Amino acid sequence: MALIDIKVPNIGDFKDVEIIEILVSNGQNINKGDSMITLESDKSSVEVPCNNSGKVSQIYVKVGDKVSEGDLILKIESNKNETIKIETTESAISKEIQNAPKKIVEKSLAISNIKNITTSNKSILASPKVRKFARELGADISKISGSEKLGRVTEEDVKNFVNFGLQQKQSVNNNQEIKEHKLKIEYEHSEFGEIDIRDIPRIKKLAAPHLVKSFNTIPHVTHHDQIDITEMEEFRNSLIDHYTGEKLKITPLAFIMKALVAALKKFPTFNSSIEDMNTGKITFKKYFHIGIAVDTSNGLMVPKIREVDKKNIQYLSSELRDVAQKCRDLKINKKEFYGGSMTISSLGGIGGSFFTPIINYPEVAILGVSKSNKQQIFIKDEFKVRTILPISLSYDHRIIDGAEAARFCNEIRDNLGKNFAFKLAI
Ligand code: CAO
Repeated sequence: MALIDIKVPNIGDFKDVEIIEILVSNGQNINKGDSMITLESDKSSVEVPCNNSGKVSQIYVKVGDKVSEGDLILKIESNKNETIKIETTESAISKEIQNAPKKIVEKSLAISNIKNITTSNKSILASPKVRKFARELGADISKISGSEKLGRVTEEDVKNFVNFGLQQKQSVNNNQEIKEHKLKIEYEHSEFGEIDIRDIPRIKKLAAPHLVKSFNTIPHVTHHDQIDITEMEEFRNSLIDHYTGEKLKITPLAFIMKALVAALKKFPTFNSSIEDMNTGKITFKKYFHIGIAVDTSNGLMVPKIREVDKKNIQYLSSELRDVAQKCRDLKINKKEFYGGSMTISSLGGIGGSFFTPIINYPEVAILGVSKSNKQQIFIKDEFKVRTILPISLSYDHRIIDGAEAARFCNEIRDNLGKNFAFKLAI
């Protein structure tokens, strides 16, 4: 039994060539001609075969080492001294340069999990032929599960791995194509009659990505409810200016804002913003700034009415009028659109019953208000005419559960209904 040094053979003019793969492991029996390491120049990679056969006794190199002709690679225990001369010539490397990179680049573009030629040094059972095949396809052999005994990787395994990657990529492409197809229409509107193409108003263009982000990232649920505001409306319509004796013009929205803030105090989650779902952080706001969706000829704007908890109904009503006017005149400061607790979107002055408002990100809920109407309600064995306000609460289901949302709406209902006289300083 002799210990034989196996060294880097003649590799032409190349010096300090990097080892990118160790293809054998200690104790492994190898035959002459089996590949031991893979070298990679800046243009190509080539396997270095062993010029003897026997059992690997010790490996002297590792991935990343740079070697030149004559450097010791490993020692093998051999009972025959049958050293054969194998030259990995400059022309052999040049040949690899011609083919390998092209194939690798083509396939790498197709699938993501391939072409990381610098595989780990862990022992992977595969013949040099299979390794070469995998490398030519740009597949990282360390990621392939072998189907043979002890996990040995076969040529078929490599093909399956590459095919699977290609299919995955194809399916991603198909989905993308389907999406794009949906957005396109297959005809021109003008084919069917006269049309007029105009610019989308600037504010709508600015709001669009914000709406899309909110709609696509927040799992919205909308809870609808009907609130009996008969007493509240009687009260509102009875309000008189003490100096002039005239009827006070106060929007129902001022009452709704107050009722909402009282509910936010009891249910702080609705006055929060998710910081980061990954780190699990949520910000609870201790202020009560209510966003109001304002319909303008330029598009929807959502200014904040600050510190609603500290203002009375009459003040809120007139502030709301002023702020809405500023929005319509484009005289509002951009900062007024930031830093809200929750938003109210009221279509009460226009019409409809129930809708599904989109949460004003980064808030976690929005209250939609529709037009109140008179209904016959069965109360204590008789029908009575009552004024009913439809509401629609959209909430972020990641942070608010359905039961909590229903309780929150009950709270708003009580604040506008049976408890409506709650701290309503005029
Ligand atoms: N039910 C019945 N009547 C209502 C009501 C309701 N829920 N809310 C308001 N009204 C009445 C008002 O009392 C007023 O009546 P009078 O003229 O008799 O006084 C009338 O409807 C008009 O109200 P308004 O809508 O002009 O004023 P407001 O203070 O109630 O609302 C504002 C202000 C800025 C919210 C509103 O003008 C507006 O822009 N609304 C549209 C918001 C919007 O587009 N939302 C959809 C966004 S998508 O989510």
